[in-house]
Amino acid sequence: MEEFIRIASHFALEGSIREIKPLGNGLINDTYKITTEGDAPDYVLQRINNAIFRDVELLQNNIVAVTSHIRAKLEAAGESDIDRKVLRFLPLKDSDKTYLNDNGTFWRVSVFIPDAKTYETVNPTYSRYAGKAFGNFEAMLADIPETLGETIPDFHNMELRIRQLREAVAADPAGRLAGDSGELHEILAAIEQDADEMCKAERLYREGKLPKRICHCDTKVNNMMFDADGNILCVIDLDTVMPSFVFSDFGDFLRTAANTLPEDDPDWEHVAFKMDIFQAFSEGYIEGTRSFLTPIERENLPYAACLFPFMQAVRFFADYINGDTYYKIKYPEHNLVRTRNQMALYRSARSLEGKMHDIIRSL
Ligand code: GN1
Ligand code: MG
Repeated sequence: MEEFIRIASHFALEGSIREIKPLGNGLINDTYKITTEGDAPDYVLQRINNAIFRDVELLQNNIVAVTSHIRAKLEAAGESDIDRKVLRFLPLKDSDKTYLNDNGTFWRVSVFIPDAKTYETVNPTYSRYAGKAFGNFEAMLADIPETLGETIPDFHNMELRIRQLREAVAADPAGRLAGDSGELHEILAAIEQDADEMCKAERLYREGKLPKRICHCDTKVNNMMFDADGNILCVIDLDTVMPSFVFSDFGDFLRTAANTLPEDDPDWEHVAFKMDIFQAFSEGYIEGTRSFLTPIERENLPYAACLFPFMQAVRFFADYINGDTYYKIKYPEHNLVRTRNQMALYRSARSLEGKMHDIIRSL
């Protein structure tokens, strides 16, 4: 606690700190809530994982550009309660940087959004709101004047993710493939079988048929804040906001929201892709993106719904083979359990692709 207070006191906080406690369950950064005395706002303190986000300066520049742009749009539209609808990052006391470099450990502070909730699962109504919210988020950022950098280069590049898996397999640094009783090789074969097909987005991009736009790139259900009445307040976790294909936001939301089970549930035989969630989210998303979505983006939304479980399976599996160096794990097989779950979701989504096309055509 004293250590956290020392860190927090570098930032231009209002009020005095009462306590600092862990918050949320992200797989990458460490997050804490700063509760203050009296009427001052509470805050979120985060240690930025700079093994993953290597360029913290670029990262925070992106985030400040995005939040300022959205804030200006909300103000112009005469919205109320803006501090609950877009994140605000605090500068340091002695500079206008929004992060602290404490001997190579990086920290930032944002205003805590009061009376807001995140969910791990959502119903169709919330999914429709979410589709509109993420669609609007992309629409609001369509005219951002700053050029954003890629906070993780080639983050959702399927070709790269396959390459990284192949490198992990060739090196087998944790000896997990060497000790395999057969299952790991089966998973690998299933991935290889569909790898080329799933790299369609990169091909379309090279052919000049698919644009990159500013996307959120981590549209997990739990990265949205809702108020007590179920209205969307804002989108959080902005580290991965960067140029990408719209498939990122469409696909990653459904990967988490349309799964019958959480992404690390070991009961993969009961994993299935929920079409009512697909239908509702698509309705909201198509409405929110009407101002810019091209026909080729639209007709590939079912592909996006399949791509993201597949890509996540590849990423979890590569991390498992690498000996769990990227995602936080709670037990040794955690990344393998996640892989099984995401492969099951992928298979379910693939079996429903035709129905997804019917829905998209009907909207
Ligand atoms: C990570 O930080 P968190 O838990 O919101 C990851 C996402 C994955 C997700 C899987 C920067 O997100 O890409 O989809 O875990 N973020 C990064 O749960 O790799
Ligand atoms: Mg998160």
